[in-house]
Amino acid sequence: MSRISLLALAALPAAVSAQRYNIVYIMTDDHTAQMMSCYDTRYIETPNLDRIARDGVRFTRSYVANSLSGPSRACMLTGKHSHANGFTNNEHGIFDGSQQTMPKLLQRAGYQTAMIGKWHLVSLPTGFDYWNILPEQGDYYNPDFITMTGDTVTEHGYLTNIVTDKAINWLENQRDPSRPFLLLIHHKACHRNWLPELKYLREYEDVTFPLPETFFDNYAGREAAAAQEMHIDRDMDIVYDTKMFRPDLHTRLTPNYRRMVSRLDGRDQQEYDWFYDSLSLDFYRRFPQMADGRTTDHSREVAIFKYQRYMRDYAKVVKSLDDNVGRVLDYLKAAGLDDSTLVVYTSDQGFYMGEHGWFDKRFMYEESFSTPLIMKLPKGMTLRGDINEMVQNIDYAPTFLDIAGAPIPDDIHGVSLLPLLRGEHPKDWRQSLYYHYYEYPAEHSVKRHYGVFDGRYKLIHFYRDIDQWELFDLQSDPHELHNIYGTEGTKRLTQRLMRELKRLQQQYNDPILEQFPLP
Ligand code: SGN
Ligand code: CA
Repeated sequence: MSRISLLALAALPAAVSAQRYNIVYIMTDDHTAQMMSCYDTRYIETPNLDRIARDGVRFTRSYVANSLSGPSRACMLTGKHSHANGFTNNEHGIFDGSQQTMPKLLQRAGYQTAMIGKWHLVSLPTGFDYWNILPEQGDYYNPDFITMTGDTVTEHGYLTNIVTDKAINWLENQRDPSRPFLLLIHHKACHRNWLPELKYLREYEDVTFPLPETFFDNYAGREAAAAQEMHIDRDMDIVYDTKMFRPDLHTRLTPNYRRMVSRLDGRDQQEYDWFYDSLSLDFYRRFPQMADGRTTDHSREVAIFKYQRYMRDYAKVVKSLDDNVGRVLDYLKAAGLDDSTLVVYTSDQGFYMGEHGWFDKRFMYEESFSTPLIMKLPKGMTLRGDINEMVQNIDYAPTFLDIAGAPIPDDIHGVSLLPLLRGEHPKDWRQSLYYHYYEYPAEHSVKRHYGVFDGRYKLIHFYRDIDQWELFDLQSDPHELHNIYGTEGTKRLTQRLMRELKRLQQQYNDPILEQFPLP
């Protein structure tokens, strides 16, 4: 053990140092609870993820602060809402790596820190002893990685496997085994455009997924919902997303799609093309009007066809992910790290699997506001089953600090989940959550909005080139189809929620309150 780490340990009280658990934090991209069998049994099986939930805990009310990749990562690293960490949106954000972050604070407490995979914060990582990241969104096939020396190195294989290989390699060969560690494993899976590992190309092809109840939503009473551009029927690209590519039929040129596929080695590319070619041929035979690249056929048949393709490819990408989570769990056990390690599995946000007719995220509606959160607890923490308190991704940083026995700075917005993990139900636990989404105008055209959720009612204000309030009662309207804002009998409820919204904006010091003062 190095002198510095000995000193760091010596500075901590014995009771704390005895519990300095390791933390393995696995965060995927766009992986939603609907596609995890420990949350939802309708669609696919995820046996390895289910192991975490079965042997550990499952949060049933887990949410993000801003449903988008970069912002979500910044919230996780800082424990602060977007306006305070400065990274509000993917398009214009550059994370200020000089600010206080949880990995830096853990380093100070004697932890080793490592980060592997999707980073997406533009500036290079700070606060890590080791990092190896994807440029921007990264590629599924033969992906590039940026190393700590600033070089870009192309690796051979499928991204989800490679990220796991690198994580296991760090655990096995690169860390100092005498010190506790934080390892962030950040997968690109299952981000758009859902390119499967070749061994799973044919998986789920015989499955017909049930359409979600709200697939044909007409957005009545919800202007912002009507204005989005993330509709499976209208906005999902028939080539880029569903891979219906027939060069001989002059399907529209999508250079980015071909660039991604052409990263595959020759043989693999042939196998890939052979598989999707046969599906495409069949598709353009059934829907010849789609082949000129201009006609947009909005028939129910095409919409349902696209939904099935989307679900199948997404499910294939999750299958590799699930395998790789299993590999990490197996490694920890085999290496004897099982008892001393907290394993966290979450996603940067939830996602729409056809609900409201959509893919993508961003909205404060349940599917994308929520995010899966399951944890396998180290030895000595005996809680199992569900945790039903409302939690948010700003809570991860203070939780990890708490677990490390490190002080939690006052300016952190989140709260430690450690009492919940000990089975306590603190009386003063938060009664509501704050949310703020900023990326507009931008891809998918989801209007800026902020809101409050108290576990039953949700009040949202959409702003900028729109000024619309929405109010939902999740108890009577779990799919958030009926905006009851301004309807008879909701005045006092609205006033109460407005007060709570204002209280949260004041508590977190969100400058939006100056722009839209609340009563
Ligand atoms: C890309 C995708 C979008 C997605 C954003 C943000 N388009 O721009 O569909 O919403 O990422 O996703 S693509 O044509 O490049 O696939 S995030 O998870 O990184 O925030
Ligand atoms: Ca994401």
